[in-house]
This record gives sequence, C-alpha cells and structure tokens, in this order.
Amino acid sequence: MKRIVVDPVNRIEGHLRLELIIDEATGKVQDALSSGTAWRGIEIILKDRDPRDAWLFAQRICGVCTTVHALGSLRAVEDALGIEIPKNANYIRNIIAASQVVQDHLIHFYHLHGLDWVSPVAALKADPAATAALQNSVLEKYTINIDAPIEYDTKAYPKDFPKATTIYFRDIQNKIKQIVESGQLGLFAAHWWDHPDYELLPPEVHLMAMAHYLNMLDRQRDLVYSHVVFGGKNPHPHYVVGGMPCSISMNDMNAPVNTERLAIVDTSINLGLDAVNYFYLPDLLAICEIYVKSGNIDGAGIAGKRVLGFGDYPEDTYSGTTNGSYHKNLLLRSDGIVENFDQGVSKAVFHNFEAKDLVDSAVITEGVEHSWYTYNQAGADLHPWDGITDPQYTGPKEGTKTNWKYLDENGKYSWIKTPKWQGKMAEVGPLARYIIVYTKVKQGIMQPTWVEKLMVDQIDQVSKMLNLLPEKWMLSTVGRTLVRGLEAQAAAYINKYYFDKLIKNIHNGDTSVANMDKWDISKWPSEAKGVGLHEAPRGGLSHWVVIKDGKIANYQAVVPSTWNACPRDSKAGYGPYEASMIDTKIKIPEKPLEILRVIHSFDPCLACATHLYNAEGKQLSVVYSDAYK
Ligand code: NFE
Ligand code: MG
Repeated sequence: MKRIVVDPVNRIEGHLRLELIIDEATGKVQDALSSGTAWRGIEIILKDRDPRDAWLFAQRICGVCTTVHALGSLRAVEDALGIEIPKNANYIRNIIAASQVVQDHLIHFYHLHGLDWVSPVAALKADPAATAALQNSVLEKYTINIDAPIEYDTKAYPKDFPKATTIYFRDIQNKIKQIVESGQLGLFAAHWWDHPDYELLPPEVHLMAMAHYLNMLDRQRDLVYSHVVFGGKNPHPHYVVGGMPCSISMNDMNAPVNTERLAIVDTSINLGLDAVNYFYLPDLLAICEIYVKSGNIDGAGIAGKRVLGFGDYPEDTYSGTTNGSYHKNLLLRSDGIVENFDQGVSKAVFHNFEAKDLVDSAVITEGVEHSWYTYNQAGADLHPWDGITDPQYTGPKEGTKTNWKYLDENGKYSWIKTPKWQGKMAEVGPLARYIIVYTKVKQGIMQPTWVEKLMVDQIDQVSKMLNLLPEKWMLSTVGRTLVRGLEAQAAAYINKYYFDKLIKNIHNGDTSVANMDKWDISKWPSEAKGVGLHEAPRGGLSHWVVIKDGKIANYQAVVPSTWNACPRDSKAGYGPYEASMIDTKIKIPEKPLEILRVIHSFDPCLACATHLYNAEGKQLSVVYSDAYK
C-alpha cells in the first residue's frame, strides 16, 4: 500500500488536498480522502448585517462562479420577505445566470480540465489539414434538432469566428512549437506529458483542442457582457433586493439599458453559442468517443446511486420559494432526487423535492463529523436555518498543525461540512441535472419543456453515437465532462430564449426592473426565514437566511462543491469526490493523472465549498479607513 498526497490540486478554484491509499500491485485506489484546506467564514461575516446587503457579501464567496451566490442570496431574502420581482428582472437574472453557465463551462473545459486530456507536445505531431477535416466531420455525427421558441433570432454585430482551416491550425501549431522548443513551457509547465494516456488520442485531436484552448483565453471575457450591461461589471455584477439596478429606456442613449447596450448583449450571447457549437462540442465529442470506446469509463463514484437538483430558470415571476411558487413554472425542472440510475432509466427511482421538504428539519442538513467545526450536540445533522459555523481546527494525524504529513481520516480533516438529503450523500452538477430531467421525462413524470426535450435528445443522440445505453457512459469521468458540454449548449439557447423574452417585454412597453414596495424595514415582519435556490454551474446551490428585527440572525450557504467535495460520514458513507477516486484505476501511482481527471470532472470550487487564512491566527494586515492614522 502506498499513500500519495496531491496538494495543492492545481487548475481548480481554491485549495484542495487529496490523499490516496493505492494498492501498488493492482493500481486500485483502496481509500481516498478529499480535504478543503482553507476556511473563510463568510457565513459569520454575514451575521447581524442588513439583509438587503447580503447578496453583496455572499457573492464574494467565489470569483469563478461569480453572480451565483448573489442570486442565491437575493432569492433567499426575497423569499423571507415575500418580494415578487418584475418580469424584466426575472428575464435579466436568467440571462446573467445562463451566460455564467456558458462561460464557466467553457473556461472549465479548456483552461482547467483540458490538459488532463490533450497535450501541447502531442499536438506538434498533427497534420493541420487532417485537423481541419476532423473538426468539420465530428459535428456531422451529432445532429440535434433545436426547437427553441425564439421569435427574434437577432445577430446584431456578428463576430468573426475562426473557421476550421489548414492555415488556422498550421499557425497555431507553429505557435505551440515555439513555446515547446523554447524550453519555457509557461502555462504548460509542470505536467506529466509522458503519461501513456496522452497516446490514446490521435495528434489531430490534441491540436484541435489546443488551438481552441488558446483561442478561448482571448474570448472568455466577451461571453459575460450581459453581466457588464445589466450589472455594471464582471466579476460580481450588481443587483438589488426586489429586482435589478439597471434602468431601461429605449429613448435615452445614456440609460444603462438601451438599444445599443442590448445589441452588445446580443453579440455576446451569439458568440457563446458559436464557441459551444464550433469549439467545445467537436473537441468533447472527439475526445470522449475515443475514451469511451477504449473502455475508460471509471470514476462514477455515487452518481449511479444518488443525484440531487433544485431546478431553475423561472419562466415568470414568483412570490417565493418556501410557499412553492418558485417550483411552479420552471423552464429546467431538474428538481428532485434520482437513485439507482446505474440500473437503467426505467429502474431508476425518482423522489420529488417539494416546498415542504425545504422547511422539514430532516430533509436537507449538514453534518460536521469529519469537518473542523463543532456543533452544540456532537454527531448532529443540522438544518441550515439552525446551522452553526463554529470553527475548531484539530490538525493532522501525522506532522504538525502547520506542516502536515498525513491527515486523519478517522478524525476531522476538512473545512468542508457534509451536506445530506434525508441523511444521505448525493452528487450535484450538470450530470445530476441531466440524470434527473432524463429520468422524469422517460418515466413520464413530466411533459418536457423545449429545453428538457433538447436535453433528452442530446443524451439519446450521444448514446446512439457511442452505441451504449446512457447509464453505461454517463456514469463516469468522461460522462460527467461530456454532459457539462451538452449543458453549455442548452444554456446558450436558454440565453437566447430569455433575451428574446426580454426584448419582447420591453417592446410591449414594460420597462420596470425593480419592486421597491418592501424596501423599507418597517414593512417587514419582526421574524422571517427564507431560502434561495439556484442551479449554479457546479450544481444545486441553496442559501438560507433567518431575519430578526431587520438583521440577519443566521446565514448558511450549502454550496455545490460542498455536496461533492465533502468528507465521509459514518452513517452516510463516502461523498462524491472520495467515492469517485476509489472508483478510478491508476497506471502510475506517482503520476496520478487519472485522479486529477476524475476530480477535475466535477469542476471543483473550493472557495465556494469552504466559504484568508493564517494557520497561526496572526493578523495578516491592518487597513485603516481613517486617512490620518
Ligand atoms: Ni465557486 Fe460555485 C457555487 C461551487 S458554482 S464555483 O455555488 O461549488 O458553480
Ligand atoms: Mg455553508
């Protein structure tokens, strides 16, 4: 047995440490531990603040999934106070969210996960003409009929998108050659380019994806112009409790939202669609088909056992979450839990997730058995409204408190709590959303909306291409990665759909963006509780607020990467990361590329999961706001 430590895991957001116990004879991972190694305490920072400011602080939980914590927080406070936002605000928030999904998934695939699959070194052997032919042929096998009810398919200022030509790929290959031959690999340094897995794909796939990797470095900012137009900036666009802060006027060229600004959003939305269709999907399909067909389909973890989602994209305004209104008219009804999808879609078991489950103290809870926190009652699982964030750092099993050798899998070993549904672990994320929607539609539990139909068609089309049943390819590292790309395609159309709804609503004369009826604290009840749900790029997100006498009495965020990266639990077993590592075979223990690949397939965000730290508790810096001090 060999104990391997990977710390820090790079190409993720935040600080993640992995420890693996590997049987050297078989290459099998016997046990695995995932630890969030930084603690941030944003839930404590929120205490006693004005609930109308909560979104602003909560949004700073993460700069990668910017916007999502603002949305979760706004929905929680608006739920507590019974605030209904105007139509335009709902459409704009949906556009901001869908743009975030498109950009976040593209960045993840190219800049965080891509080099687990393709290598700049292997790309040098490719034939540029064959690479161009490859890109043009891959998509022909994947034909999807998109039936989105979009009336104005506008393209205000179409941007030039690089076509797959021999010259394009030759230029990029020369650029990569210069980098490799200089011996200074820069952003490609410190990687296991000699790992045998890089030989699985032909050189043309490496060159195709590497070209898009470099191109996306330049394009990623263009994909979130909607955040800048509607929210003033990215990262961390502005909102207001009750709606959006951007006034709309078609007559005033200085208004935050006018025809010119809408054309900028339109351009950005169409660019996202092109990036997904011309870059992301061909790369993914080429890579994943070869991996699946060569039998590399491990890394399912608990996805075949249990996945969870909350649903998103309200079609119209709603009066709250805990009263059930939020779930009544969603475009993407990935709300619910699916168990045993590994038995096939007809045998999978679907459980509803309803408003009454949100207020039931036994349905959604968090435990801290292996987390560096204490609860009043040891071993308890607490509902987020009763949640406690009280840090208690106990150090490692071997080494010192500030210099670890090995963490203690039998004791506390992570700053991440353990979220549970009915006392059980669940995976969240794009794969979870697709499993839930696919099961609900195929079992006749719901008639699909246009986007749900698209999602089912995507899964059926890929299953046909791979000649495998969905549960045979989806429940794996490759499946998790491929489904995220399918979701980016769906989100790009959702983006166009809500943009169309927004311009039609403005056209009809409605320019309202905020409902300020309950802005004044005197209109609030002395005590109120709320929850805000959102399908963030990495999965189901929930923010929970308790308001007393106009202030936040308790605030808890239960975040996607917390569900996925959580430490084990003596009753609930292993969480998604740990289980998926145990489920993965490794060729070279000292170069566990397969482990990086399976963990990256979840798109880890540890900043989110552990919501500055100095291990010795010293003051890091002092900032005086008084200029004369
Ligand atoms: Ni910081 Fe985030 C949230 C997580 S969403 S990245 O919420 O986990 O994708
Ligand atoms: Mg939390």
